[in-house]
Amino acid sequence: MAYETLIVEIEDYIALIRLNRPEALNALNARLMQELAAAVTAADRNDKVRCIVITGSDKAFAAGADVKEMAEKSFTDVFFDDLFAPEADAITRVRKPIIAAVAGYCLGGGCELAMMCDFIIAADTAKFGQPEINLGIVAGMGGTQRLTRAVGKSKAMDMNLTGRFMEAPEAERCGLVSRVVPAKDLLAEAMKAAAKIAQKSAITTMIVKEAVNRAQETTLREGILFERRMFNAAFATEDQAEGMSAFLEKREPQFRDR
Ligand code: CO8
Repeated sequence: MAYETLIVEIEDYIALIRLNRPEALNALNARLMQELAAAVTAADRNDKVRCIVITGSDKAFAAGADVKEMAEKSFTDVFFDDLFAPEADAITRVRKPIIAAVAGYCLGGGCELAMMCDFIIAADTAKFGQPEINLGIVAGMGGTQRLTRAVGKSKAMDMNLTGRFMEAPEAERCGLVSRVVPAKDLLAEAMKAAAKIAQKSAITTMIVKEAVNRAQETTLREGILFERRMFNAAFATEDQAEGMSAFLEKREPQFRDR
């Protein structure tokens, strides 16, 4: 499928999705959000995809929701449109792992999109922020919720109340991103991580994603029980037998997603 605001390439079981609105620092407009939801949903259903990478440009992952598109909207417009909610739901329903590879500005809805992904690899040029407060609005796709779970109350309050930008080293220190790499290596590092994930059994990577996400949404006791049930279930797969045989036979496993 041809997209107007994305460039999508699928190779070696990795779907690489580039946000592509350079004229607006990849600001998220309705078209981009609809295309992105469609692209990740298609990748999730595609047997030739085992991991998804979402990235932007050197200058911006995404500088937020498109202010030009939002500026004229009224309360009733955004209320009845349920602005970006169906698209955000679709993105967070994807069962395959998604890596956000972030360089440059990652602000507002852009930061919220990155946080919807399973982990963030940041270039040393990355700048994160929830500057909605400067526009007289508040975050609307997880900036007060996922950010708080990621970095804790104090920093989430600081980011949302002051609208300041957080540079990559601070983002790594507080756990918003999993690692920081030199900007020139960002895509290669993200693709390397994706390739590692793509080599595993897709059943187990999808279970890991579901289990870690469960930790965000349930009690420790329930989460541990879910994990134990999933651990038990893994023993019903052929890939468990293959993984353990390969270890004992000192060879690489050949997972078949069975
Ligand atoms: N929306 C639309 N256009 C944008 C945006 C944006 N968010 N960000 C940048 N652009 C455009 C600029 O207007 C400019 O276009 P033009 O040349 O036509 O004027 C072009 O991109 C380049 O931008 P700048 O010239 O401003 O570039 P600078 O390098 O000087 O500055 C900044 C870069 C600091 C990133 C600056 O562009 C900026 O502050 N952008 C806005 C950041 C922002 O406020 N983001 C939050 C937006 S609100 C939001 O995300 C709400 C999310 C909730 C949605 C979910 C609803 C449920």
